[in-house]
Amino acid sequence: METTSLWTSGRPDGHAPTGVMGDHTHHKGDWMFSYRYMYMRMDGMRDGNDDISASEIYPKGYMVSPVEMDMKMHMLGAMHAVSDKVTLMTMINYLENDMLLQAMNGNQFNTKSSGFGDLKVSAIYQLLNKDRQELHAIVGVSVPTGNIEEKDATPMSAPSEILLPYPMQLGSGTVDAILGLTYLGEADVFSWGNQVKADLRFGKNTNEYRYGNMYTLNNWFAVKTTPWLSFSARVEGKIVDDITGINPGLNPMMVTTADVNNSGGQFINGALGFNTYVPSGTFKDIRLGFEFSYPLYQHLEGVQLAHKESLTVGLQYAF
Ligand SMILES: [Cu+2]
Repeated sequence: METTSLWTSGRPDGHAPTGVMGDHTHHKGDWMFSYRYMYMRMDGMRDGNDDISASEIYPKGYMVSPVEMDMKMHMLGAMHAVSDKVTLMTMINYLENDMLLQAMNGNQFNTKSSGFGDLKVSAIYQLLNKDRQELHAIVGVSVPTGNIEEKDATPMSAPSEILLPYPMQLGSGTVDAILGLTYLGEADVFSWGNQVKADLRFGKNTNEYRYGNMYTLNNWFAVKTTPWLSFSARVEGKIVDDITGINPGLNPMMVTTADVNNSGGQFINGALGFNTYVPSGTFKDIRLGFEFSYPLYQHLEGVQLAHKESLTVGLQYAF
C-alpha cells in the first residue's frame, strides 16, 4: 500500500506548529504563500538567571536601563516545489520594535525602529519519505537587506537622532548560512516532529560586528481531533551566541543594550497551539495556525531584558 505508507501533509497537523519554519516540503509544481504575524514581549531586567530591578543597573556604570520591549514581526513567505524532492522557500520580515527605557534620574522614554529585515532564501531537500516518516534537510542563506543604521531621538540626543543599539537594528548586516534537518512522523491521530537548525554568521558587517550564531532544537507533538483541527505542544531549546566585535558608533556605557557583553543566552521555550486546515471545497488547502509560547528557562549573558510570552498567527495558502 504505497499511498498509506507515505508521510502526508494533507491534514491539519501535516504542517508543524506555526512557530516552526521550514517544516515541510511540497509536491512538484505546487506553490504556497504564507503570512505570519508574531508578537514578542520582553519585560524587566535579568542578570543570568535572576530578575533584577533598573536601580541595580546604574551602579554597573550604565546611564540608561531598558524597561520593556515589544517586537512585532510580519513575515511574508513563498514556497515552490521544483520537484518532489526539492522545495524552494523565501521569506522576508517587516519588523516593528518599540523599547521603553529609564534614565538614572527616573525619566522614561521610548525608542522605535521599523522596516524590512533580512531576506532568507532556502532549499529544502527531501531525504526520505516512507513508513509515514519524512526527513528533509534545509540549506539556505540570509541576505542582509535589513537596515543596521536605525536611528531615533532620545532625551539626551534630542532634537538629533542617534544610532540605536544592537537589539533595535533590523538586520544582521552579514551574509548568514542556514542549515537544518527536520524529521516528521505521523500516525492516524497523532503526529510529531523534530528539527535542528543553525544560523551561522561569518565575518563582520560594515559596522564592525556580527551577531552570534543561533542554534535551535524543536520538538513537537500534535493530536488531530477532526480532519480540519489539530492541537500541538512544542518544546524549543535555543542557544544564541554573543556578539563579536563592537560597533564604534555606540557608547557601551550609555545603555546596557549598546554593550556587547550583554548579548547571547540559552532558552527553553514551551508552546501550545492549534492548526486548522480546509481538506476540501472552495477553500481547500487554506491553513490557519496559532501558537502561544512562553520561556520555561532562560539564562541571559550579562544584563538583558527578560523574554516573556510570544504569540504567532499564521495563514497559509497552497495551490
Ligand atoms: Cu509550504
